[in-house]
Amino acid sequence: MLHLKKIILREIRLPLREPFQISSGSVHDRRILLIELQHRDGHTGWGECVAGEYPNYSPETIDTCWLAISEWIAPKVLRTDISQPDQVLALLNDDIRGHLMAKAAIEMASWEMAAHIHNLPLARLIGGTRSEIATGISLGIQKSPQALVERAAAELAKGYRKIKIKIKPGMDVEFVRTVREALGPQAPLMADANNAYSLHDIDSILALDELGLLMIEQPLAWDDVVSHAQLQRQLKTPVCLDESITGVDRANDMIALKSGRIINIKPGRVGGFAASKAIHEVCAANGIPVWCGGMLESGIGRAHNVALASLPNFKLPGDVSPSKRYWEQDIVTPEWEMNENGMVRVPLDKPGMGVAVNMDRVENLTVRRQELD
Ligand code: OSB
Ligand code: MG
Repeated sequence: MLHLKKIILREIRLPLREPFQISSGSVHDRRILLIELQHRDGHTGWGECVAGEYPNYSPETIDTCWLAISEWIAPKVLRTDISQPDQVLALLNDDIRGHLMAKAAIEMASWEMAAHIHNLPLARLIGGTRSEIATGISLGIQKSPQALVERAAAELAKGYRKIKIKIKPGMDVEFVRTVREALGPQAPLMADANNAYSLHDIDSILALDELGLLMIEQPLAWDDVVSHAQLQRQLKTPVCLDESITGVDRANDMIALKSGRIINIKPGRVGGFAASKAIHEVCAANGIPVWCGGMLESGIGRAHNVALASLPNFKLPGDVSPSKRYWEQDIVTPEWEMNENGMVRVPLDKPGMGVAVNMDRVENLTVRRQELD
């Protein structure tokens, strides 16, 4: 039984080691909303909200999430008896539309807390079966094709099993083709457009289709599964949907309409673990491989992603890079590490998310704090 006594919201600012640029904007300092849940019995659960500073990925931002949690979401879960964490999203969806990133932060923290209550690793509580997960890297838009080639080659040499290249109109075909020619036909490459194209740009997309990519992620509008179906019919390369999949209903739409052949699941985007598991199940039943995306999370959100990526239908390397790819110093101990084969170990030797929050560091980085009870 989950019975929350208090929820602490904190905003930390964590500078990225290098700015991260996607088609719709770039991030230098990550503003991150952390959730600490306190149970009546003394257990705690940690969560992280994946929303960014600007609504350029989805309509939510860290500030809308703060408002949604403090005004509407926390009052629904505080001092309420909740039998299992898989009930949390349904409870929050009752009379609150949308705000899935805000809901996910609380939902995932509830699972983390439940893992402590049951004395189980989070990965096992949610149904994970792997002891290590395959990792890729998502490279922001680089200044030139040559710079991108050097970077991609260096990352492959470190062991990464997939290179995701961010693209936008004008910085696409030439960039990806140069990397393909330099690294050879076997290099595991993909592109992510973050909604930057429309069906009018079909020529660029058809040129990308010739480059042997593992997939093309979210080329068209964030809320449009119909146009993606029109596009997928014209491509050999699988379309992978990210932004468009806000829950299991959209995954079913994608499958029915054939809008794509792969899904990038980010638990923080879809409302948390229960929704991620549901998407994972329908995809497994329909032969759709999934992989775990990332939102430049700190070590807390990363722990949740690692746990999710240990489920069996996570068949492709995730954007779950080690801490050092993002931060000088993470906020958890131990930091997340990747071995030379591009694998990240799933912590199965401790209950909960498997890493400890470095509280001194969190307090030092905190710029805003609110306690709800
Ligand atoms: O589209 O997958 C995306 C980061 C911010 C917003 C959107 C995306 C991304 C990434 C980063 O690709 C992946 C990572 O966390 O390493
Ligand atoms: Mg994406």
